[in-house]
Amino acid sequence: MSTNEQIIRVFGQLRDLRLQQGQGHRANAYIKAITGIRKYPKQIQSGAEARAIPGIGESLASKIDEIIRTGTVTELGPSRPQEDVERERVLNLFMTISGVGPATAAKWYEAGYRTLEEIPASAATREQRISLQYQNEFNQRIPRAEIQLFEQILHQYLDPLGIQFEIAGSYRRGRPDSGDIDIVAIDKPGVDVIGTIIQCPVFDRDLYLAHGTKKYRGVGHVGPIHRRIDIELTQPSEYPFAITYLTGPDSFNKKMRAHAAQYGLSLDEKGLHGPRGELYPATSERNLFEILGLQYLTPEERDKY
Ligand code: 8DG
Ligand code: MG
Repeated sequence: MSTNEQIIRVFGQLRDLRLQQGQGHRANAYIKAITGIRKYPKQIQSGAEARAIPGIGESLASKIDEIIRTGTVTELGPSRPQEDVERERVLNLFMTISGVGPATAAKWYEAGYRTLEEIPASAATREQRISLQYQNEFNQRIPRAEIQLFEQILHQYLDPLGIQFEIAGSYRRGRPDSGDIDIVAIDKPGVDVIGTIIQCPVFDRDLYLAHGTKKYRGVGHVGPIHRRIDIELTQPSEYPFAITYLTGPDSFNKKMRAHAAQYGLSLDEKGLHGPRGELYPATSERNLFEILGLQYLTPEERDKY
């Protein structure tokens, strides 16, 4: 870690301490100093030198001398358990961003970032950048009526083209609102199905998070709020498995998989496989329940599991 990174790290800890102590203006002084140090083009050699940086006065300059000398400031004392608690809180916050796992979250924490606003676009992937930019909108639940509107427009565009799809997830389970829109579409020979679906005017095509041949993670809107939309492309033979899996909920899927496992079968979103890899086809979702010897449950009823 360079000197500047070390100073930013300790100043970040001091900022957090001030915030915990309810001293907002003193926390702001550290935020300002951190911003100044990030822009400073050289490695800081002394507190005196750092005074040229906006936001660094006598008191912060003497802290910089102490950090250069000892690596920390006495005020922070030896590593405290509160720091671990704080670290965990920040890592969890970062991991609410799509495409951020423990490794990226830890990297951002070590770089001194503590809030989502502080993360520069240059430190993020395309997916992370878009989720950061729209996190306030993506965090808002989508009312059922709005998804119905999405569905209606998609049908208008796709039915004449013979492209079949269904909106799965919590919407299919009849929930009054949903976190995102989960579309399951059926592949059609000679057609770029995902490419065609995203031509529908409900999509913000520039804001996709990931665009593959079988999966699209994107964004769209029919009102003022941007919404997350996922598209999963399935083969006709896989469709009963995919729609069951993507209808969920997760807890129900786990039960169903555990049930299949009792017969030595493994169930996933693509099919039902025997111990030697043989495939057990299903003609419909209902048929899949039958094969497993389960009473059919409507999507709404699956929420109880
Ligand atoms: P929501 O969007 O309203 O929050 O709920 P949801 O529609 O039930 O959940 P989702 O996160 O959009 O995922 C859709 C379905 O995918 C979910 O109901 C069940 C299935 N699924 C699993 N495991 C997982 C998983 O680990 N992550 C995600 N995203 N989906 C999963 O069975
Ligand atoms: Mg969903």
